[in-house]
Amino acid sequence: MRTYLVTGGAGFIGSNYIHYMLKKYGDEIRVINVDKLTYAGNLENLKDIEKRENYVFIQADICDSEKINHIFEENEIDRVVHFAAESHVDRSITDPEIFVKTNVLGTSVMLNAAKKAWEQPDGTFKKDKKFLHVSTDEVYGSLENSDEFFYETTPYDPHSPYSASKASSDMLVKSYIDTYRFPANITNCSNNYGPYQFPEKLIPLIINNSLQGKKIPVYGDGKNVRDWLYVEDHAKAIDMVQEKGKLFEKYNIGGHNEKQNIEIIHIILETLHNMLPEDDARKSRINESLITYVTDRKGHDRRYAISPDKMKKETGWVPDTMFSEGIRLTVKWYLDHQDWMKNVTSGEYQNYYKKMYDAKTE
Ligand code: NAD
Ligand code: TDX
Repeated sequence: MRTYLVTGGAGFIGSNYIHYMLKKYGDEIRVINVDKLTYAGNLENLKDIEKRENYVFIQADICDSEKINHIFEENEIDRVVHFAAESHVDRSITDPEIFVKTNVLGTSVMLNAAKKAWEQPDGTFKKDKKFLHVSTDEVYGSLENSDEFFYETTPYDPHSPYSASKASSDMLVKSYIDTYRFPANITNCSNNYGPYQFPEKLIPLIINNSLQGKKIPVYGDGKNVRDWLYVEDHAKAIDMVQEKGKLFEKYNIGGHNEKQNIEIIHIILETLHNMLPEDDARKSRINESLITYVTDRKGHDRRYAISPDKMKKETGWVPDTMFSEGIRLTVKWYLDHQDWMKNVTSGEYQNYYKKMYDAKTE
């Protein structure tokens, strides 16, 4: 039975990936989820699978080399899928250091532990071991509307402390591939959306604020463009890279679904309006009057757009979920899981929101 070590599996994409894998492979695989449980990690995301015999959760910091090495010593790990990271750009602007620590040092610890466990006396690696480093399109920088796409060959040009730390971690993985022929892949994906996303990110923040009758903060002119992918399609892509991709290669993942932020806001307002029942008191409040333009994000990247051509050609991956369907599923999920939202937005989230947004709207 193949064993997957998933880091950051209690976060947004990690938990969706674990659900996807256990649904696809059932009891044929074993999953070890290693997560520190920062503000972004939530075991509620995995409630329905926590009792499975082929799933284990270990609370650990990826920067803790002793603990991480111990996990490799105690288990025959076949695949590492490395999601754990600090992931929010705005937080990286106010507090960059933790991004360097988790994203760069943490990745270094993961690489060293896997190398130590998998390397053979002659310097080659045990058969069929694979490390997949999950990264982002933000490492490529920012495009103008007249530019085309980010390709795997596009030079890195990160602007935020978040993207700089992810770019550094990508380079570290690349150096292990180039130096040791370490069996790894790097994937760079566009903006994900879907169930279990923490409401510091644009889409769940719009949904939550709308339902609360709170203003929807739009940075700058609202015309920044992101390329949105339904999270399950990202999970599928990661699996396909490990199953069908070429080892040592880097793959861009995206669904050619570019939208301005303001378009996203209009779509969500309309979807919510259509989905709420007539007698729901919130329905009449959900309209464009909630949209509020606020001070722009510092160093705000204008446009991300990714070419998934290599991914399609070499692995056959194509996204299954069109944006119109994905956003409907997402809004429905948040409407059906209002307790989840309540739990993650009580307590510390209130302080975060005040700190981030009071200054922007003054
Ligand atoms: P997230 O913030 O929702 O989850 C991150 C998870 O990592 C949390 O469960 C957190 O507890 C855990 N974690 C943080 N620091 C840790 C540490 N030191 N040790 C162990 N666990 C730790 O993030 P996400 O949106 O799910 O992103 C996952 C990965 O995908 C990240 O590497 C991110 O850079 C990348 N990515 C995200 C997107 C996106 O749109 N969200 C797009 C492309 C790539
Ligand atoms: O309140 C807001 N208002 C607003 O206008 C927030 C939170 C965001 N925005 C804008 C900023 C961006 O142009 O919306 C866009 C999307 O913002 P985020 O959801 O913060 O995502 P982004 O900065 O694009 O980064 C995301 O995609 C790539 C993820 O957070 C990263 O983890 C991933 O690597």
